[in-house]
Amino acid sequence: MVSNTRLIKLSPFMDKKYGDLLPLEEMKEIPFPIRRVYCIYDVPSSMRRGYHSHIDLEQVLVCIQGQVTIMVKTPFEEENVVLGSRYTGLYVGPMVWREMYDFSKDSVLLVLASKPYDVDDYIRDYNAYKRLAYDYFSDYAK
Ligand code: T46
Repeated sequence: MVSNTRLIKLSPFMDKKYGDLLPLEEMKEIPFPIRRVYCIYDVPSSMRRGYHSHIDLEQVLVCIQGQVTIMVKTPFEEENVVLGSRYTGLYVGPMVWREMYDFSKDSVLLVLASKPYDVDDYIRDYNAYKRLAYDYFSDYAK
């Protein structure tokens, strides 16, 4: 996996009679205190979102309905992760560039975040990102 990303196996309670339940608890399934939750939905399938990195934010992305592909990359690695099961979360740590695309109709992407919304935590300029991330991940590899 790309540095600062990993897949998290989620374990729903499955019940054929009553239906299923997926718990997401901080410091258990979610490896940080949860400070914010948001959902992305009703995205046209041709739309690509994201195009940014975060300086200091941790997030777990769970596609709780439908399917979406998440491109995660650093200056050194790139991967396209298909989230098509609510039994897998994608952890994305600091300084990872992300783009989300191929949203299926009716897809719902649930995101659990380690911090409140902060516009200053975003890096949206790719050249600026590359410069900062090159240093960050060069140190990271040592
Ligand atoms: C990320 C990916 C996976 C808020 O007001 N509060 C919030 O908590 C968030 C996340 C967004 N917003 C506002 C800011 C924008 O006016 O919602 C609007 C759309 O946000 P944005 O264009 O940043 O959405 P995406 O899909 O490009 O990115 C979002 C998150 O912002 C980002 O942190 O990692 O989802």
